[in-house]
Amino acid sequence: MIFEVLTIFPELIECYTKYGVIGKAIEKGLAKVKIYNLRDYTSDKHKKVDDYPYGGGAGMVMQIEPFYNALKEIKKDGKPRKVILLSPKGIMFTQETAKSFLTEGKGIVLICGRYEGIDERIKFFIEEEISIGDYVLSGGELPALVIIDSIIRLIPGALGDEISAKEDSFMKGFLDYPHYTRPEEFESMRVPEILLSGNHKEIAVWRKREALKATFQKRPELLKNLSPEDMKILKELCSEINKKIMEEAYEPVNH
Ligand code: 9D3
Repeated sequence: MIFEVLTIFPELIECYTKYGVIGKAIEKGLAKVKIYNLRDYTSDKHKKVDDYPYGGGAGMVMQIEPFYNALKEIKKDGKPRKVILLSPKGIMFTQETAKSFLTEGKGIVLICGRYEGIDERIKFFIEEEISIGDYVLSGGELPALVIIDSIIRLIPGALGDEISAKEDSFMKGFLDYPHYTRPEEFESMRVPEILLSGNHKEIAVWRKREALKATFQKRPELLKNLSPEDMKILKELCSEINKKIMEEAYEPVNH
């Protein structure tokens, strides 16, 4: 999978891609991240990439020319690519988007803007406009890294054995179960006994229950198309939760 990033801050992209799962995947040759510094694609002698907005107003606008020149060079090899503009006006990026981009198998060009945005004529050179969520960031570099990270994790072989993709599919559609490590007891807080039992079957059951409970309590909108087995567990959980609520709400009364 090849990612090509157009930015005025190449170091921001470079830095993140050196470490962890992403760094390893690149070392293994599973992914490649090529960075294009927009300042190398200006014809202006001061390497200027922005200018004042036509019509006036605050802030600067990124000029189209550096993007055009960089894209022209990138596209020379004729390989299939999807050109994506990162923008707060874009369609929201999700895990499903990540999966579909990986499946398509095309190279991905990520265009990062800064300042108030890019000259609107960029629209003639892009296939998609993507946002990573409804909050205001300072530019497209973090969104580009979010997209690169989430896609590389999906490449077979990118995750080490210790972080298995198998586990991910076992709990698919649910929030994660709780994790514990040593020590067994910390400031009188104990690790749940079941996890110390060595009974792997029981542990799997407990984890499934906890995943279902966390999803039900924190993100109920994620629960859909539950299997009959999961439905049964959920009903049990509900009666347990209700029982606790009743016990806390009402003092026992002696008749
Ligand atoms: C005053 C209007 N602002 C729009 C909300 C202007 C503006 C703010 C921030 C224009 C660009 C930016 C920089 N953000 C991105 O380039 C960006 C982004 C984001 O801010 N949030 C979520 N996803 C993305 S993808 C690119």
